[in-house]
Amino acid sequence: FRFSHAITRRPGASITAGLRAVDTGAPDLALMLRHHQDYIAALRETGATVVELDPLEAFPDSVFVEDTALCLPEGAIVMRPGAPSRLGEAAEMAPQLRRLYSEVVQVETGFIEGGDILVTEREILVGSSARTNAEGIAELVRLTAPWGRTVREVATPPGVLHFKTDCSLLDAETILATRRLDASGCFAGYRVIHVAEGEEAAANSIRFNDLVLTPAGFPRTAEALDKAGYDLRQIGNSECAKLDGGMSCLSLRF
Ligand code: CIR
Repeated sequence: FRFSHAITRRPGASITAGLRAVDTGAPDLALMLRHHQDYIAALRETGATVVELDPLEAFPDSVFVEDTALCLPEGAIVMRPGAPSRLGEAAEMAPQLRRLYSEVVQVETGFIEGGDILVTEREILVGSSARTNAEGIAELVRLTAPWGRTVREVATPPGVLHFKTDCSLLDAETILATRRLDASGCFAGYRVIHVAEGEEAAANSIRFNDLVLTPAGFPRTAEALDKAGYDLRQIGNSECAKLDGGMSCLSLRF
């Protein structure tokens, strides 16, 4: 959770065509841009360099850069998003990664999205989901093995978009998770803090250097995190939430 860089991409006007499981209305671009700026300001507050890429109108979901790559200290892995409308986003991200990394490798077959991958100090957890299949996971294993990384396959709960929709890393030992995900047993050996009942969307938070960025509007979870000693920044997420997006989706962190 110590990072010197983040990559973000501003949302464009085509955001209204972004994918969503349930239609709760069109996102308001102006408000989303304000939230996006608050998000970037919080990342910068920690001293990190934050790259802001221009919108890609051809890809309505391209603000959710996390799904296009996995950034590790050893190198960057370009993903293969399982959503057909998002596949081309990965190729758009590859040259940006090459500018910042000496080693950039590529998932060649299957499907895998960054939102299904949680990197902890000891392992890489990857959730199989509607977006991430066995072939994509096998590619992740193949590409990270030379770096001495351990990959553990877990299941993203049915009906949940990504594994990290329901969890986040808070520090080396601690995970913030929904009860439904923790009940699967996948976090045995970690300390788990549960989000409050009815505040499941708060599980998609990020630890970024000394801060925890969490979506605004989940007061009981915020209080629990505050009591546990984390330095919180609550960021408006109402518009991204309409597209099933949250704090982790909005950046690549390394
Ligand atoms: C999608 O369905 O792909 C986007 N509307 C939301 C992606 C959210 N990304 C993430 O959780 N990593």
